[in-house]
Amino acid sequence: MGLRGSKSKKQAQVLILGLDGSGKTTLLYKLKYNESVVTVPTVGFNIEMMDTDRSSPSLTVWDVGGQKRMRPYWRHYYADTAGLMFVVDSWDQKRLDEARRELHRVLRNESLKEVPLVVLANKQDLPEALSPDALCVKLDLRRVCEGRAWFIQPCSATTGMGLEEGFRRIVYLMKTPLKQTQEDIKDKMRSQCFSVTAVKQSCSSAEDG
Ligand SMILES: Nc1nc2c(ncn2[C@@H]2O[C@H](COP(=O)(O)OP(=O)(O)OP(=O)(O)O)[C@@H](O)[C@H]2O)c(=O)[nH]1
Ligand SMILES: [Mg+2]
Repeated sequence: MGLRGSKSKKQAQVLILGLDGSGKTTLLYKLKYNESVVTVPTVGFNIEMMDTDRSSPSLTVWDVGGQKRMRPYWRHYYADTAGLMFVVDSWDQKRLDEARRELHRVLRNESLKEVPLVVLANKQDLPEALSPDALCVKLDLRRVCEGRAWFIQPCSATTGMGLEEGFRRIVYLMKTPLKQTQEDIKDKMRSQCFSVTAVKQSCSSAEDG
């Protein structure tokens, strides 16, 4: 799964994709340097190393430009990817169909077959941003992620809310076999304190209703 090891600490590659303007570069630098940078559309990629706790691999994080003309190049980054993060602008409902199409296209690629996914529901600081529950339905996550470890994390790259949680989540999913994550989810469902459960449950109820 793209986990590369040395004797001391393993390294893993995390790939951040998403439409242009969804906030990939803003969130990368907010998380890494706690700085709100003024971005320009990324042509090519940005790369940063992220430290994690001692028992987890350190991360090499690739933020690849999301403009239409850049998207054909996304697949060149798939081979060594251990974890995928897909950033969605939760406020821009006009582009949700486009985001869904691109996400589904990415997930169909054979090289990413068993790679865990965290969807970052970004720009939650804006009024009228869609909730993760609503996005989960609009992006048809439950169906397209069948057989894959996944999670949807609300966040704001501007305030920093939810970013650390999102990265902790991808590390957890990369380290934990799918069967175990499903067991964990069931356990947490019993104690009713796990947000993925709430998201998945609300997806089911939205579909059932
Ligand atoms: N309000 C708000 N604005 C955000 C947030 N994240 C990013 N933005 C703004 O969205 C715009 C685009 O952000 P970028 O980080 O450049 O987007 P990107 O996904 O890297 O875009 P490409 O490099 O073209 O793929 C910038 O004006 C950011 O300030 C957020 O959480 N909240
Ligand atoms: Mg960018």
